Amino acid sequence: MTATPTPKSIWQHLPQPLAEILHAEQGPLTRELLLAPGQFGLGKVPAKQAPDATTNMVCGYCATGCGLKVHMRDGEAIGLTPTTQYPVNLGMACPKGWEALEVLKAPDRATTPLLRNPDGRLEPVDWETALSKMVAEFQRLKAESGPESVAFLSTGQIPTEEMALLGAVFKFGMGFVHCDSNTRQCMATAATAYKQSFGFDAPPYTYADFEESDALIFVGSNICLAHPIMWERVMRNKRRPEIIVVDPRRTETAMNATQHLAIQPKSDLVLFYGIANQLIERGWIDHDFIAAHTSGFHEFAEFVRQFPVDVVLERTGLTSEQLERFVTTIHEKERVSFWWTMGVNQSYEGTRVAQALINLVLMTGNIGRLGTGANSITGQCNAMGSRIFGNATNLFGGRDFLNADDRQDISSMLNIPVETIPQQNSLAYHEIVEGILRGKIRGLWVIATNSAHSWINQEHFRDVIDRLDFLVVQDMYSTTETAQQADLVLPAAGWGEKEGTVINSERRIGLFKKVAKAPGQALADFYIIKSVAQAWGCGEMFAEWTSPEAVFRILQRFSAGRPCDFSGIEGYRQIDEAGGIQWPYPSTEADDSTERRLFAEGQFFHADGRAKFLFDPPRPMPEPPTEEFPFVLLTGRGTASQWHTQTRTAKSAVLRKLYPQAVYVEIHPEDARRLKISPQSWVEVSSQRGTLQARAFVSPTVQPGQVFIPMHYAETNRLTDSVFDPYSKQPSYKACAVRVRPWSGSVPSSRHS
Ligand SMILES: Nc1nc2c(c(=O)[nH]1)N[C@H]1C(S)=C(S)[C@@H](COP(=O)(O)OP(=O)(O)OC[C@H]3O[C@@H](n4cnc5c(=O)[nH]c(N)nc54)[C@H](O)[C@@H]3O)O[C@H]1N2
Ligand SMILES: Nc1nc2c(c(=O)[nH]1)N[C@H]1C(S)=C(S)[C@@H](COP(=O)(O)OP(=O)(O)OC[C@H]3O[C@@H](n4cnc5c(=O)[nH]c(N)nc54)[C@H](O)[C@@H]3O)O[C@H]1N2
Ligand code: SF4
Ligand SMILES: [Mo]
Repeated sequence: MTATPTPKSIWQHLPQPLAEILHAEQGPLTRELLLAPGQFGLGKVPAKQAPDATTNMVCGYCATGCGLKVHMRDGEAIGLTPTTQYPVNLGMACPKGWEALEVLKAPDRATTPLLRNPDGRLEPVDWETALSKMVAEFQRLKAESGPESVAFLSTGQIPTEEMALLGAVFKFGMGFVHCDSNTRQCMATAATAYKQSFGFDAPPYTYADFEESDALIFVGSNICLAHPIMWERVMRNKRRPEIIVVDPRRTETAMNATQHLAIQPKSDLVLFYGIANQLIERGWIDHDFIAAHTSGFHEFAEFVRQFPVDVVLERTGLTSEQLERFVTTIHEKERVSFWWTMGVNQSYEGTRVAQALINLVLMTGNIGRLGTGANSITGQCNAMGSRIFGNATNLFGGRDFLNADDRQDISSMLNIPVETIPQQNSLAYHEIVEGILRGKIRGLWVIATNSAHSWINQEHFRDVIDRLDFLVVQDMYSTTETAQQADLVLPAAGWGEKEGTVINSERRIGLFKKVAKAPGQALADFYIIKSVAQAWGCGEMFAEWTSPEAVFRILQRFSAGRPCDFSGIEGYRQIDEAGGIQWPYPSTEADDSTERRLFAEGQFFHADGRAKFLFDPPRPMPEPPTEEFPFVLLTGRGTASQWHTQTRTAKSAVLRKLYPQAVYVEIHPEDARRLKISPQSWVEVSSQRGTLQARAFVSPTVQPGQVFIPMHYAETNRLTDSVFDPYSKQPSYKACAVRVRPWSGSVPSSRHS
C-alpha cells in the first residue's frame, strides 16, 4: 500500500446514487474530476513550504481510528497524508481524514468565551468572568435544588483522559449525579448487549478478521460510507468471502454484497430468531461449544420454535430462496462473522437484536477464532473510551456505582472520601431531558455534542432546553445549533490542537497529538475542566491529574485486573511507537505488536465463565405507517464526506463538493410517480411531530413505502419519534411514520448552502 489513495478509492467514497443530485446542484461533477484527487487539493502540502518534520497520530472522526502522518514546519502542521505503517489503515484515509486540518481554520471557531447579555445577545467575555459566572450559577442551583439540579451531556469524540476528568470533577468534586454522553445515541445498545451476554462490554474482534472471514454479514451497517477504511480491509480479504448485507435499503454496501436481504424495517428480530430455529432444526449447531461455554440454550431453542419459515417470510418480506441461501451460507462457511451498526442499535428492541446475533455465533461456535465474532462496529473516534471511562452509567473501568466494593476501590485508588462517589446511577439522556421538562434539572453543561440537531424529536427538545436556568455549551465552533441557545459558550480546542488517547472499534488505544495552535483563547477541554474544578473550589482533589498523560496513568490503575486491563502500557511513547495498542494489555504482556481477539479460550466475563443466551418476543413497531402517514422514514449517514451535524465537515471546500448541500429525501420511483413527484423537485415531509422541505431523490435504493433522509441536516430530527430501547435507553432513530407531498413554495435556504 502507498500513501496516496488509488483513484478508485476516491471515486468509491462518493456514493454513486448521489451523483445525480450533485450534478443538478454543482454542474457536471464528472467521474474524471473525481478520479483526480489533486483537483480537490487532497493532502496537498504547499510547494514553497517543505516540511521539516513529520509525526503520526490517529484521526478524530470515526471509530476506525486511522493513522495520519502530519507534515510539520516550525512546529505547526502544514499538511497530512495517511500513515502507511499504521496497522489500521495501511496507508489509506477517507476524505474526512484527508481534510481534517482544513476544518480547524474555519472563521466560526469559538475564540473567546461568550456570555448572553441582558439584551439576549452572546457577547465576548474573559475566561475569569466566564468561569465565575458558570460556577456561581451552578452553585446557586445546587444550593436551591440539590445535587440532581445540574447535569452534563458529553461525547464520544474527546480523548479518554478528558472524559475521565470531566466525570470525576462533576461527580466527585462538584457533587452532582446526572450525566450522559452522546454515545447513548449510538453505542448504548451494543454496550448493554455485550454486558448482559458476555459479562463485560467487550467487542471481541480485531480488524484482521475482516480479511480472514469466509462470510461477513453486515446488519444495519452501511460500512462502505460510514467506515470506508474498514471496507477497504474487507476488500483485501483473499478468501473469496460471501458478503451479506441485511438492510431495508439498497445501500452502497448492499450494492457491493453477494447477498442483499432487503428486509422490512425492524423485522430483524424475527429474521434472526427464525434463522436460529432453522439451524437448530437441521442440527447445524456446535453442541460442544454450547455445552462448555454458554448458558440458557435450551430455553432459547424452545423459544425460537415460534419462528418457522413462513412466519419469517411474512414479516421480513424475503423469499424462501433468499432465506435458504443465507442459512446455508452460515452453516457451510468455516469462519462466519456478524457485524452490526446503527440499523441494529437505534431501535426500540435493539439490545435483543444485537443479542440475537450474539446467540447465532454462540450456537455455531463462531467466536474466539480468526474471522469470526458478533462484532459491533463503533461510531465515534472514542465511543469505546466513553463507554468504559465516561463515569456516566458505569463507575470507572466498567464498575458499578451501586456496588459498595467498587466505590471503595475507586475511593482508595484516588485517595478521596468514599462518600463523594454517588451511590446511584445517572439518569440516561432522555431521562435528563424529562428532568429538565419537569423542572428537576435546571442547569446543563453540553460538551462536544450538538444536541439541538442530533437528539431525537427536535421540536420537543428545543422547547425543553429553553426552560433551563443556565445552559453552558463547550464547543470548537460558536455557531452550532446548541451554542446558539446557550447562556454561556466555552471555546474548545479540537482534534490536532491537544493531546490524549482514544480507543477504536477493535479496542486499540491510539494517540492524539498537538500539531496546531488553538485559535484565540480556545483551550483544550482538559484545561477547561481543570479550570472549572479550580473555580469551584475542588481543584485540590485533582492535584494528581496534572496532564493528559498523568491521567492516562490513573486510568491504567482503574483498568488493572479488569477485562479492559491496559496497565502494561509504558506510556504515550509506547503507544506511538507500537502503532496503537489493543486492550487487554496487562502488565504481564510483553508483545505490543500482536492482534488481540477476545474469547479464544471460550472464557466469558460472567462469574460462571459462560456467555448467556438472551431473548424476548419481538414487539410491533411503535409507530407503524397509517393512512395519514403512510411511509416508514429511515434515517442515517448520507455520504463519506459528511460528519454528523456538519459543524466540522461543512467547513471544508473540498468536502462540500462531495455531498448535496440541502436536505434530500430518497423515495422509490413507484411512489414518486403515484404522488406526482418528479426527480429533484421539492417535497414536504411531515410526521406527527414536525415538517421539513426536501429535494426528492427518486431512486430504487429505497423500497416502496419507505423513504430515507440523512441525519446531517438540522431538519431531519424534527420528524423522529421519542422511542427508546428499554434496556439500553438508546433512541430509535431509524423508523417512524411520515407523509410525503409535492411542495410548491419557494426553495428553502439551507444552512449549508
Ligand atoms: N461519513 C460518515 N461516517 C460516519 C459517521 C458520519 O456521520 N459520517 N458517523 C459515525 C458514527 S457516530 C456512527 S454511529 C456510524 C454509523 O454507521 P452506520 O450504522 O453504518 O450508518 P447509518 O446510516 O446510521 O445506519 C446504517 C443502516 O441501517 C439501516 N437500517 C435502518 N433501519 C433498519 C432496520 O430496521 N434493520 C436493519 N437491518 N437496518 C436498518 C439504514 O438503512 C442504514 O443503511 O458511522 C460512523 N461513521
Ligand atoms: N435522525 C438521526 N439522528 C441521529 C443519528 C441517526 O442515525 N439518525 N445518529 C446518532 C448518532 S449515532 C450520533 S453519534 C449522534 C452524533 O451527534 P452529535 O454528537 O451531536 O454530532 P457532532 O456533529 O459530531 O457533534 C459534536 C460537536 O462537538 C464539537 N467538537 C468536536 N470536537 C470537539 C472537541 O474536541 N471539544 C469540544 N468541546 N467540542 C468538539 C463539534 O463542533 C460538534 O458541535 O447523532 C445521532 N443522531
Ligand atoms: S475512515 Fe474514519 S478514522 Fe479513517 S480517515 Fe476516515 S474518518 Fe478518519
Ligand atoms: Mo454514532
